[in-house]
Amino acid sequence: MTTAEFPKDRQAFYDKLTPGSLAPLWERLKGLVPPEPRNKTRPFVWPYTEVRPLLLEAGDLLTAEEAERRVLVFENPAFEGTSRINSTLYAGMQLILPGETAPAHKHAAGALRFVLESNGGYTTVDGERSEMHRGDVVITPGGTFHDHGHDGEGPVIWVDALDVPMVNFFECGFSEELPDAQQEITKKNGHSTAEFGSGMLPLDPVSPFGANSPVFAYPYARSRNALFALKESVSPDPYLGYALRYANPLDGGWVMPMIAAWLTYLPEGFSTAPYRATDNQAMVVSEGHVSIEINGETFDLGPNDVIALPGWTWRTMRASEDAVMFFFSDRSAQEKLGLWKEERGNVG
Ligand code: 1HN
Repeated sequence: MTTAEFPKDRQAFYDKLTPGSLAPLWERLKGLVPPEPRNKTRPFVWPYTEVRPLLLEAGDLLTAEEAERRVLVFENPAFEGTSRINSTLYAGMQLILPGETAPAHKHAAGALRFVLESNGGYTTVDGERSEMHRGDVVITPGGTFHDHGHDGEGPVIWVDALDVPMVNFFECGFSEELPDAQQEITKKNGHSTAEFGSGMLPLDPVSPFGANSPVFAYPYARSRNALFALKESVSPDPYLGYALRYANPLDGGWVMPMIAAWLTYLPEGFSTAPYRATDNQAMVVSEGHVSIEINGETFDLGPNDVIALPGWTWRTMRASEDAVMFFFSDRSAQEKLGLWKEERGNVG
């Protein structure tokens, strides 16, 4: 508010407050507690046909070692210069070329990756290596050492999602680099899945990753099978289609404390009814084509395209052919804080 908007005597009073770092709440209250969320995220699409060539060009410009992480950040036009895909999450697209290493480091922020192309890519998390294949979800819990490499052929490309903006809002960011580019492998491949991911659990299970799932790789083949098996036995949710989340086997909760992730399947011709929720989401198309209508604006997406989705904004989705979509959001954090809310419109 500009000075001119206040009556003269009030302004004179406010001027006396400022030097002592005081402010009149009655001038601020409506802005602090809006009647409903006014989400600033702009719905925005990054088509893979545009991003991939630029990412490969970055591959000619510098090595993964030089870059530390060679990533093009999905920067929402509403948040220029702040490395955010939406109000609360960071996301980007990362490239590793054959023989390269993205060196080992750790940070308080947690990361989740959705693999788009990989023939020989891998991530190592706290001494366990996991091969990456198209559609796999691999988590890097906050505080764990992680490095990436590539023993195979062709580019390895994935989407990174991190809770960096939330960690930095709380001003809790720590980070550390390992002197060696790659950490020592101390566990057998598949260890975390063997111990925690079979449907059986140790008698007194404790996640080595604290509030994160003890399983850090969710192979696409399994997730996709689960989704399509669901189709054989139940009808789709009118608002969500067929949707299954990546679960922490210890408590059934989300995989990470601040990032939620799920996989959605919409059969060809299926349209979802109007839905909105407070979580800040983004989505990567894994298979097929889908149109998303957000507040009257339509966005068409195909394989590997990425979209930023504003919270608390009505939307519908329609699959013009069988579509599988990977979603991630801050719902995991919002639920823990007692903030998450959804609303379902009329089924048309
Ligand atoms: C990070 O550690 C990775 O490990 C990717 O691949 C993106 C963005 C911000 C901060 C840390 C990675 C990142 C990041």
